[in-house]
This record gives sequence, C-alpha cells and structure tokens, in this order.
Amino acid sequence: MEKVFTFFLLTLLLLLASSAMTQTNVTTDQLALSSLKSQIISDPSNFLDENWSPAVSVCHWVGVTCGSRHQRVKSLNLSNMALTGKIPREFGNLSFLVSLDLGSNNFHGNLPQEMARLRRLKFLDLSFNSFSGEVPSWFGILHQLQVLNLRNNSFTSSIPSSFSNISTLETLNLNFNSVEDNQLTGSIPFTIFNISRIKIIAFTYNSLSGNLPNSLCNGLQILQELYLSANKLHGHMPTSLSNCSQLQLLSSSENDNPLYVFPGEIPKERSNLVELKKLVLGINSFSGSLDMEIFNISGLRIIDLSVNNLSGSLPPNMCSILPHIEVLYLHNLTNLVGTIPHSISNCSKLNNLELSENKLTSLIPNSLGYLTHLQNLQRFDLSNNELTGFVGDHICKLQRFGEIYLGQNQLSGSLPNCLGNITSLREIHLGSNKLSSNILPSLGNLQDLVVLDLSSNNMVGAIPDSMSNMVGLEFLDLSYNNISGIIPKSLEKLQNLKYFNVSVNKFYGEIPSGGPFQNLSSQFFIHNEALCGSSRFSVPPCPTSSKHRSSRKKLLVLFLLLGIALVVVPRTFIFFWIRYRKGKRAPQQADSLSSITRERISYYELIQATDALSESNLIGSGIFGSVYKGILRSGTAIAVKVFNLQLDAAFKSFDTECEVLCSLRHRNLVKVNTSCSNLDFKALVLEYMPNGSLEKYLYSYNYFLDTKQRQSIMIDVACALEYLHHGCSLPVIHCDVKPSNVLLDEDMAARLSDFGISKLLGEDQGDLYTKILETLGYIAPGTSLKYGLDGLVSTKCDVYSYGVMLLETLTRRKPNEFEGDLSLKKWVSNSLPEAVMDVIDINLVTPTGNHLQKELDVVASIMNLALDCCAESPARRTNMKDVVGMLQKIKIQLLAC
Ligand SMILES: *[C@@H]1O[C@H](CO)[C@@H](O)[C@H](O)[C@H]1NC(C)=O
Ligand SMILES: *[C@@H]1O[C@H](CO)[C@@H](O)[C@H](O)[C@H]1NC(C)=O
Ligand SMILES: *[C@@H]1O[C@H](CO)[C@@H](O)[C@H](O)[C@H]1NC(C)=O
Ligand SMILES: *[C@@H]1O[C@H](CO)[C@@H](O)[C@H](O)[C@H]1NC(C)=O
Ligand SMILES: *[C@@H]1O[C@H](CO)[C@@H](O)[C@H](O)[C@H]1NC(C)=O
Ligand SMILES: *[C@@H]1O[C@H](CO)[C@@H](O)[C@H](O)[C@H]1NC(C)=O
Ligand SMILES: *[C@@H]1O[C@H](CO)[C@@H](O)[C@H](O)[C@H]1NC(C)=O
Ligand SMILES: *[C@@H]1O[C@H](CO)[C@@H](O)[C@H](O)[C@H]1NC(C)=O
Ligand SMILES: *[C@H]1O[C@@H](CO)[C@H](O)[C@@H](O)[C@@H]1NC(C)=O
Repeated sequence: MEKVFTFFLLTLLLLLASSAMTQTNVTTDQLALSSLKSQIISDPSNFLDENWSPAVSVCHWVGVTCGSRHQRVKSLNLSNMALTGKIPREFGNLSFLVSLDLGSNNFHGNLPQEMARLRRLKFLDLSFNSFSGEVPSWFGILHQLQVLNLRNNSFTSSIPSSFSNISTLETLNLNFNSVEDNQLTGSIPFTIFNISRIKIIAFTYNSLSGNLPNSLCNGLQILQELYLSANKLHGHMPTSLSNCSQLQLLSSSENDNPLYVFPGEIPKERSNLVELKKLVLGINSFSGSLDMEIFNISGLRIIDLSVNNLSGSLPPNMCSILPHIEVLYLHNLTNLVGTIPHSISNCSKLNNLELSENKLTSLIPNSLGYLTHLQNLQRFDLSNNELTGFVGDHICKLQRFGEIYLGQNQLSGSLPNCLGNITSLREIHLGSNKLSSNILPSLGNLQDLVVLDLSSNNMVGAIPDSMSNMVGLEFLDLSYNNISGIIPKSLEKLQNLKYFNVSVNKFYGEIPSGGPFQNLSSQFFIHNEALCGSSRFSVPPCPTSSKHRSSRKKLLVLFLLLGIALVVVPRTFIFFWIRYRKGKRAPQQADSLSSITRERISYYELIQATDALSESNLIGSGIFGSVYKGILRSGTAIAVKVFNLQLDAAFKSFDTECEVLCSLRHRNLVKVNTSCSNLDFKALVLEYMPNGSLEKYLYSYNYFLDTKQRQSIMIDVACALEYLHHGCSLPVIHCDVKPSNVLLDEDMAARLSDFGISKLLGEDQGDLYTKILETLGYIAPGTSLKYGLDGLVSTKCDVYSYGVMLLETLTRRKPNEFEGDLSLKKWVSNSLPEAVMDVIDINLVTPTGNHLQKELDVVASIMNLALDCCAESPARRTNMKDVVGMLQKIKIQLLAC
C-alpha cells in the first residue's frame, strides 16, 4: 500500500515538475530569487542589497551563474555569507539549477517540498545551517544528484531509504545532525550500500543504531571513505569489509562494536584493504589481544585503537609492518605492557605518538633516544605509564618538536640542559614524576612555550629571571616541589599568563602584583615559606625594608645628580654602612685586586660596578643568593655574591666570618676579596672566573673535557680541600663541594668557590641547607651540618662530597639521578672492576684509541679512590692529603698512556 502511494506521489511530483518547466523562463528564476531575498531577515554584510538589484538581470547577480544556452540560472552559490532566513516555495521554480551551495549560513526551517522539482541538481550543499524537520524522502527523485551534503544541521527522524534510488550519488554526508532534542535516529537503510557509485558515506555524530549489513561491501566496490563514529551502532564489523578494496578511510570510533579485524575472525581477507590509510576505531569495546597482524595493511598512515579492551605489546618489528605510519593512537588500552621497541626509530614518518594511560615500563637507558631519530615527530604522549629513567639530552635532537607529555611516570634525574634549545616547543608536561633539578635558565629561550607543567616533582633552586622571556607562556605549574627563592618581579612581563601555580614550595619574599599577577588566584601561592605582598593573595604585607630597597635605585640616581654624600641611617636612605676594620689582616699575597682595600668596598661602589645589580650582569643564582658580574672603576672584573635578605637572621656574625674567608688564600680557591654589609645588604666580592664552572663543562654540548683535563681539575680541587682541611689554623669545612662550585680560570685550572658559606648560616638555615644538599646527593644521607653544636661536622663530610663529584666527573651522571636503592656510588661499584665501560662517560671513549685499555684502567683506579672517599662510615673515608698523593701517582700512569 505504502509503495503504491509513494509511486503515486512521485509521478505527481514529476508531472508538476515538467509542467512548471514548460511555462517558465528567466523571469521565473528572477522571481524565485527575489522571493529568496525577501525571506532573508539578516544579511550583515548587505550582500543581497548591494549585489541583487531588481534592475539588473538575474544572470548578473553575484553568486548566480546562468547557462549560456538557455540563459537560465544554473548555479547559485551563497556560501558563507552569514545569511539568516528560510527557503521559499518559489525556489522550486529554478528548474535549471545544477549546483546549489548555501553552506555555512544560518538558514533554518524545513526544506520546501517544491525543491523536489530541481531535478537537474547534481550538487547540493546545505551544510552548516540550521535546517530542521525530517530528512526529506523526495531527495530520492533527484536522480542526477552526485553530492548531497547536509552535515551540521538539525534534521531529524531517520535516513530515508529512497536515497538508494539516487544511482548517481557519490558523496552522502549527514555528519553532525544530532543536536540536543533533534536527533537523527533509526538504523542505516541497508539499500544505501547498494548505490554503486558511492565513494563517501559520512554519518558521524548522530544517534544511529542497529548494525551494518554483513554484505556491506559486496555492492560497494568503490567505497573510499566510511565514517560511522559516534553513533550507537553495535554488532560485528561486517565481514565483507575486506571486499571494499578501494577503502581509504574507516572511522567507527565511539560505537560499541567488537572489531572484526582482530584475532582469528577473517585473517585471509585483510590484505584486500590495500588502500586503507586511516583506521579510526577508538573508544569502543573491542576486546582481545592487540594483534598487530592487522597492521599488515602496510599503507596505513593513521591508526586509532585507543580506549578499547585490548592487551598486548608493541611488536618489535612495528615499523617494518607499518612503514608509512604518521599517527598512532593507542592510549588507554586495558593492558598494553612492555617497552617502546627500539625499532621505532625506523618509523620515520611518525609525527604524533599517543601511548598514554597504559602500563609501558622502563625508559632506561634511553628509550627516548629512539624517538630522536624521528625527525617528523611533533608530539608524543607517554604520560601516565610506568616509565622510569632519565629524560636525556637526546630529546633535543627533535628540533621540530611541539609537545612533550611525560607526566605521571617515575622519571628521575634532572631536566636535560639542552631543553631550552628546542625552540619549537609549545607544551611541556612533566608533572608528577621524580625529577630533581633546577629550573634551567635556558628555558627562557622557549618563547613559544604555552604550557609548562613541572608540578609534583622534587625540583629545587629558584625561578630563573630568564623565565620572563617566555612571552608565550599561559600555563605554568610549579606546585608541589622544593623550589625556593623570590618570585622574580620580571615575570610581570608575561602578559599571557593565566595560570601560575607555585603553591607548596619554599618561596619567600614579595609576590609580584603587576601584569598578569593582578588576576591570579591566592590559591596559587599557598603553603610557601614566607611570601608576602598584597592582601589579595591572603599573605601578610611585606616588611617595609623591602620597599626601601626597591626605591633605593631611584634615590641613587637622585644622589648622583645632586652629588651630595648623605651618610645617614641606613634603613631609611640609600647610603650604606661601611664597616671599618682597619689593619686587622693584610693580604697574604699581592694580587690584581690589591687596589681594593677590603674594608672599604661600599654599597655604592658595588652598585656602580654591577650596573645596579642589573639582570644583564646576573651570572647565576642559587639557594642563598645571586651572583653578578661587575667591573670596578679600575677596570678589574669581579663577581659579587649577594645574599638573599630574607636570610637576615642567618647572618649573625657575617662580618667576622667574612674576615676569615678573606684570609684564606690558595691558588685553587676562588679569592674572596672583601665583603660589603649593612643592615639590609650583604655581599661578598669574589674574583671573577671567566670560564664558568665544571658543571657547565660537563653538561653543555658546547664544551668538552678529556680524561687528562678532568683528572687535573680533580687534583686542583683536592689541593684546595687539602688546604682548607689541613693548611689553616683551624680546619675550614666547605660543605658544598659540587661541580657548580668548581670554577675554571683562563688556563683551565680549577678553583673551588663558595667555601665556608655554611659558616655564615645560623642553625635553622643550616638544617634547611642540609636538606637541600641531601636532595642533590653530594652529602652522605644523615649528615648534620649544624656547626659547632654537636661537632659532628667534620672534614670527612667534604671528602664524601669530593668522592661523589669525582664519580660524576668521570661518568657524567648527576648523583640525584638515581633513586631507591641505587645511587651513583653503588652503580659504579657494581661495575668495577670489569665493566668500567658501562659507567664511564661515553664521550671519553674513543673506540679507535690504542690506549683504550690503559686509559680504562686509570679511570678504574680513580673510581676506586672515589669509592674510598665515599665510604659509609666517616672514619673509613680517606683524607684529602692522601687523595692528593694518590691522584698524583695515577696522573703519572695516565701521562704514560
Ligand atoms: C517570461 O514569460 C512570461 C510569460 O509567461 C513573459 O511575460 C515574459 O516576458 C517572459 N520573459 C522573458 C525574459 O522572456
Ligand atoms: C561557493 O563559493 C565558495 C567561496 O567562493 C567556494 O569556496 C565554493 O567552492 C563555492 N561552491 C561551489 C559549489 O562552487
Ligand atoms: C558541527 O556540529 C558539531 C556538533 O554540534 C559541532 O561540535 C561542530 O563544532 C560543528 N562544526 C561546525 C564547524 O560548526
Ligand atoms: C525507487 O525507485 C523505484 C523505481 O526505480 C521505485 O519502485 C521505488 O519505489 C523507489 N523507492 C523509493 C524509496 O523511492
Ligand atoms: C544489493 O544488490 C545486490 C545485487 O546487486 C543484491 O543481491 C542485494 O540484495 C542488494 N542489497 C540490498 C540491501 O538491497
Ligand atoms: C567478497 O566478494 C566476493 C565476490 O563478490 C564474494 O564471493 C565473497 O564472499 C566476498 N567476501 C566476503 C567476506 O563477503
Ligand atoms: C580510560 O579508560 C577507562 C575505562 O574505559 C575510563 O574509565 C577512563 O575514563 C579512560 N580515560 C580516558 C582519559 O579516556
Ligand atoms: C643550543 O643550540 C645552539 C645553536 O644551535 C648550539 O650551539 C648549542 O650547543 C646548543 N646548546 C645545547 C645545550 O644544546
Ligand atoms: C513558481 O512557484 C510557485 C510557488 O511554489 C508559484 O505559485 C508560482 O507562481 C511560481 N511560478 C512562476 C512562473 O513564478
């Protein structure tokens, strides 16, 4: 009955269409389009008023094309004009229309039935509008139609089976027709899969249910793209799919269908899908083992199987199975285990690798290293796995890199120094790991970085001022670390900053209040040591002295202008307190700085020499202060170590202690020339060392030290410590022996710096300091640095640090890169004597060197010496005198190599 009725209706429509045609001419078309114009209620760019004048022939209206033979409207293109309105019934009189593009406007209402008369239509694009009502079944009589695009509208009901009568149809797009109450439901009419010319079927994001016909591809040999994602389809994937030999894209994610292609079901047929390039089946309930045989479809470029119930591991020969793979999404599988295969470095086209939320393990030693061969890789996500090990320097070979996701793993060690060199980086996610390092000043190079997440690690040190150069930064999370120091005021420059979380750290001092800080939540600053500032942040106001300090620079200018010497109360005015300690101790040896008499360096001179402690002169900052380069009027370069004022209380006997420091002279010690101290300024003036630190030489790509150089530096440091421990009237204990405190002079001779700083500290800071040092790994666990109290501190503590540094110098591994039971010391001792090769800094080994074995023997004996220095019990550790002696002996062996 229904069939008969449909047939009747169809015949009627055809009659109507032909009768209309006989009576129409171009005037009819003009009337039809004028009628359309009259239905437009909003035309923000006045397009129709300006371009569709009634005085001009319709064939000259913009967007309209007429056929040259009939002079009738052949195509109408009004796409993307922001027009709002309805299509009038007269529209059906455009009987010569072949192409109609009304896409990306705001047309709404039902399509008038009269449109069924547009029987010449080949191309119909109504996408991205708000058309509603049932999907008209009269499309079925437009049997010249090739492209029908109805995506992103609000059509309802179900897909009419009459579509299968459009034998010319090549593209059918009904994506995104389910918005709120308007849902496209029902099952997919199987007859659609019998349209013999169809190439693209797109039904994503609807509410279609039911299953697919098992014979799906048997009538559809030329199907190229099938989009079924985000519906409510279920059942098995049709077995005939393998007969769609032209299929290039199959997307059926977010459905609920067990996947046919997985184990066993139809292994023979898979290879028919030779053209398949994209396979998107994420978020389903496919189960079984992640049988990579599916990847025998060797043309695949994009695979998404994420969020399924699959188990297994990545096959070792993945890249020979998938030589063209560009995007691989396998995140959140039920049981993806194992490691990233070494051979991944052969997937040379890979640009997006998503393996998060799995159980992948073991990154050691350098799994990330494999990725670095992938020059097209722009994003990888390995977050939320069970990865351990270091983020090594290798990563920096990825110069096109945009996003690194490694959060929620067990990564340890420090950030690779070169990270600041990947200037293409936009996002770094390293939160919730066990990283322990400083925030590298070089990160300041990353001007395009938008997201930096280092939260919930063991980061130490301070926020480098250079971060104020990261102008793109919007999201910075440093919460839950051990970062200390002042929040640099220069960060106010970061105009894009929206999220800045430094809660649960050890920050102190004033919270900046300008720029983006005006809008930051007080929650971002909670649980710190002693932050102060605006009441907006729910912190106490800052003590007034810090205000005076910032105004001091301005006053200084005033002072210079007036040329008046003001010597007044120091807390209130610019001038400073000079302590005269005349003639107590004369320098023990003449030096280039003898022109500065130690007692007379003034705050004013220091400010002048360092250009008012300008950022451009900052050469380093650490836990207790910052070091600036300065030039005295005499032209002599100096380094000025300015202590954080917040430590005021710590400096009970600053001046006395400085006297002691100044009196220490040795060719392997950085000279402390003098000090400057008043109530709110404390600084040491040191010899300037142009070549920087051993740390720089060990860890920067730009520098290299060979075995002999490293050994001779170590001898220099040993001599310095020997002097401190045994050459002074009382032993001076350094307490912070580490590569960043070993500076190199013009001749690459080493000089130890920062000795005796711990003597400047009171008990409380001593404790804090101890903890920080412990995290760095240079002091034996459990050592107490409380000076003078229990007398536990002894020179043996330095011997231990020295031993660790010796190991670090030869292995190029930081002591805090190890965790759990493993320590640098253990790692080395496990490898001695045979396996020195495993632990030695690989840069030291030249495979061609004929003296390799001899050199390894020498290195092994230095390592043994180092282990003696690191003995657990302080009593069993060597002393520095013996260390110097032994190293000199070993040196002779090395020279013989
Ligand atoms: C179109 O046909 C109508 C009559 O049906 C006639 O009045 C009109 O002049 C014709 N227009 C043109 C351009 O031929
Ligand atoms: C309609 O015009 C737009 C913009 O010029 C163009 O992108 C689109 O391809 C045209 N549509 C057709 C069917 O030619
Ligand atoms: C198409 O519709 C979907 C669902 O409403 C929406 O998410 C998407 O943004 C739309 N696309 C455009 C370009 O409007
Ligand atoms: C399709 O066309 C055939 C005739 O070719 C007709 O019998 C049938 O009713 C049509 N089906 C629909 C759904 O319009
Ligand atoms: C499709 O056509 C084939 C013959 O070409 C026929 O066997 C099959 O039943 C048709 N399928 C549907 C769903 O109409
Ligand atoms: C593939 O097509 C051939 C011939 O049309 C047919 O014999 C075979 O059964 C089809 N395969 C599947 C799995 O449907
Ligand atoms: C991962 O999958 C589980 C189970 O399907 C789900 O609960 C969880 O939300 C998924 N996570 C993501 C990020 O999709
Ligand atoms: C950073 O890049 C520069 C220029 O390419 C290079 O000279 C330098 O060695 C790199 N530094 C690091 C630490 O990788
Ligand atoms: C075609 O459209 C119908 C409405 O669907 C009008 O009633 C007719 O007048 C019109 N015909 C012409 C020739 O404009």
